[in-house]
Amino acid sequence: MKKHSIILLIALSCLYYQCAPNKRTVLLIDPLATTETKALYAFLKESSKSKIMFGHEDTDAYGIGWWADAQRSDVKDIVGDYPAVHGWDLGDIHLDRNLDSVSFADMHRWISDTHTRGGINTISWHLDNPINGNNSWDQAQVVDKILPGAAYHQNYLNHLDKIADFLANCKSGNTLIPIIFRPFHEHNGDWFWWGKGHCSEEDYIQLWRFTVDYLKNKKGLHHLIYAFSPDRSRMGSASSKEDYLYAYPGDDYVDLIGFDNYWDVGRVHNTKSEADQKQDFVKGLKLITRLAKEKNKVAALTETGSLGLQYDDWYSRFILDPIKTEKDSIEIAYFLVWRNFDREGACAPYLGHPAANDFNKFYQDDLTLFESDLQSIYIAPNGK
Ligand code: BMA
Repeated sequence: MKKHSIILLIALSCLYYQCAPNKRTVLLIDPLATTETKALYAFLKESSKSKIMFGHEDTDAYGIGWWADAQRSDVKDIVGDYPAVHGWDLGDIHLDRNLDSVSFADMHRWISDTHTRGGINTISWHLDNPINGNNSWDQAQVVDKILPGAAYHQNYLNHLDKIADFLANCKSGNTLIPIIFRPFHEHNGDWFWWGKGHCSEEDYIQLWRFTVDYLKNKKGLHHLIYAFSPDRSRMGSASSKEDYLYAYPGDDYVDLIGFDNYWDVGRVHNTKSEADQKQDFVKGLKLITRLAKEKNKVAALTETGSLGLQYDDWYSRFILDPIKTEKDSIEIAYFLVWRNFDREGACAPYLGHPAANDFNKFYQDDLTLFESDLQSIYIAPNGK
């Protein structure tokens, strides 16, 4: 294990559970959530007060110069440890491999291995247009046509049933593995068919609510933590609560207050000065952590990264240093960087990358948690 601070966390967690009646209880939107899922949620809530977990998309599946090697991750190649949070995507669930060619059978195995080692899994869903089969970036107006009662509702159900099957088979022995599920992300942008401009706010909310109710009530899946994640670049200001809450499905339908932010972390298209970007970055984080507190939920930076990792000190310069400037901005449970599909797009360092040195410092930092720091997070401290 990297740090001893985890022992303190477990102790704090126990205290939190014992004091729960005096505090606001940690509640998921699913009253039937499994014990492990409740324990994970309680852990996310508690650890986000003082620690930030590092996450990486497709980290076990491939990296720069390798594909599906056993027990490998570019992150592990650099620091000898896996990310705490492993991201996956279920786009093309009707095929054997997802939209990025990752085999679903392998994905199940990696999800299970991650859980066995004590790590956390999160799943997004780049769903094809269920009517014409084009990919997620299709610009057609679809949402109102796939809602209950609409002409193509069954097309949507065909996809959702496959998702439900996949999720129901995320198992370790007989135990369902808790999953942070993040459907219909970046919906305030106009690039996906479920995005702004291609459906109304009400239709998006209906699609979200229907999806949650279906998985929970009809499919009986009780191991999901539902994450909402608009995109920062389409919020007028980083601190606008109103912009953030565009098409928010409601407190009874969301567990995790997230957002994707590639915008305030050195993106070339952002013409603001570095100092102003950093200020915006902190403002955005404060917005989601405060909202999460207000709503008694958990906050996370569900996607970020610098494509191609252009700055050798990106992790300290654009993430750690700004985050540490204010107490409120620290209180996200995790941040997840996007996938290492090629050198131009890789968001995590890999062998030979000049950012490896800085990433090692980031790994050693007291604020960060990697997989080996997570112990017994799926066991409720009071044994219930
Ligand atoms: C996007 C891009 C796409 C990819 C999709 C799902 O952000 O990286 O190339 O297919 O995510 O991983």
